[in-house]
Amino acid sequence: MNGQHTYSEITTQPDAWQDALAAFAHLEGELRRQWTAVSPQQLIFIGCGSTHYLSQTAAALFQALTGIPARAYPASELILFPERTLQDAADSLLVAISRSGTTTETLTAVNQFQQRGGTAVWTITCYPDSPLAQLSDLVLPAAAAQEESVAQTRSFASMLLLTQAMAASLAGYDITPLLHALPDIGRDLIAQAEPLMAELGRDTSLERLYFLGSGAQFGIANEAMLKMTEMSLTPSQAFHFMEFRHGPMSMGTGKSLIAGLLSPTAFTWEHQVLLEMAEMGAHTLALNPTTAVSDTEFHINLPPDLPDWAYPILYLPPLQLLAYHRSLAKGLDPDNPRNLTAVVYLDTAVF
Ligand code: F1P
Repeated sequence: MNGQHTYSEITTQPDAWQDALAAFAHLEGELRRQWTAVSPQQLIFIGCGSTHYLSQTAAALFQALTGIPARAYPASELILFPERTLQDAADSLLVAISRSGTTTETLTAVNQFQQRGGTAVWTITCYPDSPLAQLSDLVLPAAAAQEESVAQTRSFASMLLLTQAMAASLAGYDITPLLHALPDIGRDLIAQAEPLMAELGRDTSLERLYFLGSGAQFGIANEAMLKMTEMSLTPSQAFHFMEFRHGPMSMGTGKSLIAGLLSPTAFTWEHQVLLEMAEMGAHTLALNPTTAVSDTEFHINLPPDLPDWAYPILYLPPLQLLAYHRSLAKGLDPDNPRNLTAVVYLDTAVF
C-alpha cells in the first residue's frame, strides 16, 4: 500500500521523540559546559529544505529564551554570500541541522564558517557518525528517528524537539517533567487529530492550502507547506499571520483551506485573521493551544497552559497527517515523492 513507511513514521514518532530526549539527558551537562566556554555573541542556525525551516524555529526559540541574537539561513547563503552572513564568525556559534549529515551545501557551509574564523560548531542530526557530525564540537543525535521515507516527518520532529530542549535548558528552565510528558501528549494528539486530518486531506475540492504561523511557529508553517508540496504536489504557501492580509488573502476563496498555527501569546490577533478569511469564503482550520474558543470551521485543540517553548513540535503531527492523506487521495505515494531524493549531493567543484 502506498505510504506505509510515511504513515508508520508519522504515527509512531512519539517513540522517536522519547529516544531523542534520552540522548539529550545524557548530553545536557556537556551542552551547558560548551555553551559557557563558547559564550557566543550570536547564533547561526543552518539547514536545507525541511532543516532550513527547522532552523527558523530554532533561531526564534533560542533568541527568545537566551536573549542572544540568532539567525537562520539556508546553508547555501553561507556559501554564496559569506561576507553578509559570516562577518562575525569568530564570535558566533554555528548550529548545523541535517537529517542525513551528508548534504553537500550544509557540509560546505560549515567549512566556509571555519575558514572565516568560526570555531564553534554544533550539529543536530539523525546520523551521529556522519561527515557533518565529524566536523562538530557537539552532536545532538536523533538516531531512532531515521526514516525510510524521503519527506522528513519523525526526523524533523525529533530534531526540533532537541532544539526546544536545548533552548529551554540553556535558559535555565527545569524542563525534565514537561519534556517527558510530550511523547504521551503527542500520542493523544495523533489519535485525536487523525479523523479530521483524513477528512480534510481527502477533500480535493480544497485546491490550495495556506499555513499561517508567527514567531517560532513560522518555521513550522513553512515545514507544513513543504510536506504538503513534497507528499501531495498540492500548491501550498506559508505566511506570517498578519502578512496574509497584505496581498495573499486575495486567494482566500471557497477552494482554499487556511490552517492557522495559533500561538498562546498572539492568539487574539492571529484568530482575527482566520475569522476575516472565513468571512471571505475560505475554509479555516485552527490549531489552538489556548482555552479560548476558536470560531473557525475546523479546529484541533492542543493542550493549553504549556510554556511557549514546548509548543512548536505539537503542530507537526496533525499537519503531517493532512499531507499524507492528501497524497493518498491523489493516488500518490508519499514514501516516494516525485523527483525527490532523501539527500541532495552537489559537485563541490561548482562552489
Ligand atoms: C535536506 C533535504 C530535506 C528534503 C529532502 C532533500 O536533507 O533538503 O530537507 O526534505 O529530503 O534533503 P538533510 O540535510 O536534512 O539530510
